[in-house]
Amino acid sequence: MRLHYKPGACSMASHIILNELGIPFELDKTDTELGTTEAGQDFRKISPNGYVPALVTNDGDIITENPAVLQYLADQIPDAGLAPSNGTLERTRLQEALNFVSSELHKSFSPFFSGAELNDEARKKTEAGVGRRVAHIERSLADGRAFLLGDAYTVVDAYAFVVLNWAGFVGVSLGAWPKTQAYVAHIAARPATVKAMVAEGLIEQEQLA
Ligand SMILES: N[C@@H](CCC(=O)N[C@@H](CS)C(=O)NCC(=O)O)C(=O)O
Repeated sequence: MRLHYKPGACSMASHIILNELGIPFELDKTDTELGTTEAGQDFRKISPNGYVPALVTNDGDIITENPAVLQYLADQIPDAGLAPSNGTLERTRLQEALNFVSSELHKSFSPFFSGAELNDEARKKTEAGVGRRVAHIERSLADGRAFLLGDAYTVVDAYAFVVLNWAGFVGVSLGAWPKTQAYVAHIAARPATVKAMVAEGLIEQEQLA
């Protein structure tokens, strides 16, 4: 498999899950603005919408959109338990959570990455939008569960982690949401997460100890 990614972008969720599953894969760093990849591919032919993640399967099929890529990966090794079985209420809960992370939490950060400088009013509005979505994560964790769907880590946790981790990059404190803060720290310490962050150049190997 080949994963098209940008360092620290939402594609890192799929990178983490590939590590969790131990599936052999290669990475191709992608410049979404130029539409080129490090391996010399024309990315617009791979992903006409021009954004990562794009996963090329061993059969050459191309899968895009985080919720689809993540579930596809989990379904490669069902026994790893990174997604509940298809057709169950638990799987619907996973899809519900993936859609929330994708269309609500992830997109609430978009103004920070638009390339335009945010004035005070726009920044305040964007931070409030992020806060409303983080508050939902905090409510989901209120009963003391370790992960979004309960005590088992699933693919949505990798995606939520990557997005929540952006808060630090854009200067938004998660201090008002202590369970979420602890959740982020917990997932950051998983070996598969650390390995992906080192490979994408976000942290140094020495920070692993
Ligand atoms: N709906 C897409 C959104 C993916 C997305 O927003 N990707 C961002 C990185 S987090 C990207 O590649 N942006 C670059 C661009 O749009 O040029 C999904 O869920 O996969």
